[in-house]
Parts: sequence; structure tokens; C-alpha cells
Amino acid sequence: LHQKGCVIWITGLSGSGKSTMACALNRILHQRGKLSYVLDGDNVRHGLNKDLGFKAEDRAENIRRVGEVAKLFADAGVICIASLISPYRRDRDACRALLTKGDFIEVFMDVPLHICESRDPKGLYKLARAGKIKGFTGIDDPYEAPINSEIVLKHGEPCASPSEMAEKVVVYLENKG
Ligand code: GGZ
Repeated sequence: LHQKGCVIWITGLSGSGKSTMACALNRILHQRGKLSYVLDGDNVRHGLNKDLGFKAEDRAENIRRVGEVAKLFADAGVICIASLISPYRRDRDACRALLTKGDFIEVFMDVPLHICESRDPKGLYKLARAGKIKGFTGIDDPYEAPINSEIVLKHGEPCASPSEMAEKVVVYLENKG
């Protein structure tokens, strides 16, 4: 395997399309003969991080563990796609600091809250608005939007389908060699 590993860190609100994009990106990379692997917050929270909730400290620990695991994948030569809300800039930057410069690529799913809320695939926003889930990101918990992401995928622009967005990430990786 002659492939250099890296971490593609996808951040954004619940319902911003992180998982869908991660999956599309993973598929494109596989088609091109690349070895990649998706670490999804929603999945990892069923196993490795099942002891963690959604308080700021728990989110920080969730991000920290996934960052460390992503680094191990990258060291092993895998393109690791991490898809987590990761609402705090400090936590994302701590993951960035684990990797060699250029090997951590932050992708911001820049989708307005009202769009995420209108999608509400799991009905979680509705529950959060009703006060049945407390501390939901974007409703009564913060999301610190990135300021220096390598890639911003903005809602409502042309070529913003999940596979077209994934293609943009691939182009970025190609240009970076
Ligand atoms: C945010 C929550 C919450 C709260 C449950 N706040 O869109 P989903 O449903 O399928 O994925 C979300 C997931 C968030 O997990 P992460 O590990 O990505 O979060 S973080 O990076 O902040 O640690 C959402 C669901 O869990 N979920 N409660 N209170 N999202």
C-alpha cells in the first residue's frame, strides 16, 4: 500500500449532512483504490464512547478519543474521515495539533440552522424545541463555527449535492498530492 494517511475532519450541526457526505467521500475514495475509513460520532457513541453524554466535558472527551483514533488510522496510511458535530473550536484544534501540518483537513458543513431543523431526519430538533432533549447543539447548546477550515461546503451553492461536495474534497486532496 503506497498511500499517505491523513484525517478529514467534518464538522457541522446535526442534520447538516456530515454523515451523508462522509459516506459519499468514502465511496469515491474506494472507487479510486484508496483505503479510507469513516469514524462517525453517532456510531462511535454506541461503542468506544458509550460512556459519554453531551455535556461540554463529554463532547471534549468524545472528540479527543476520536482524534487519537483518527491519528492512529492516519499513521497506518489510511484516509480517516471523522464526522462529528465537534462544536467547540478548542476541541477541534486539539485534534489538529495531534497531526503533522497538512495532514488534518477540516471540512465545515456550512448549513444554516433553519435548514438543518427543517430536515430533522431523526426528529431530534423537534424534541429539543419541546424541551424533551436538553443541551441540543444549535438550540440550547453552542456551535462554534470554524474560521479557518481548509474546506467550506456551503449550503445553497451550485454543486452542493453530497456526492458533488465529496468530489470537492477529493479535488482538494488531489491538489495537495
Ligand atoms: C447534539 C445530539 C444530542 C445533543 C443526541 N446535541 O444528527 P444525529 O443526532 O444523528 O447525530 C447527532 C449525534 C451527535 O454526536 P457527536 O458525537 O457528533 O456530537 S459531539 O461532536 O458534539 O460530541 C445527534 C445526536 O448525537 N444527539 N443528543 N444534545 N446532538
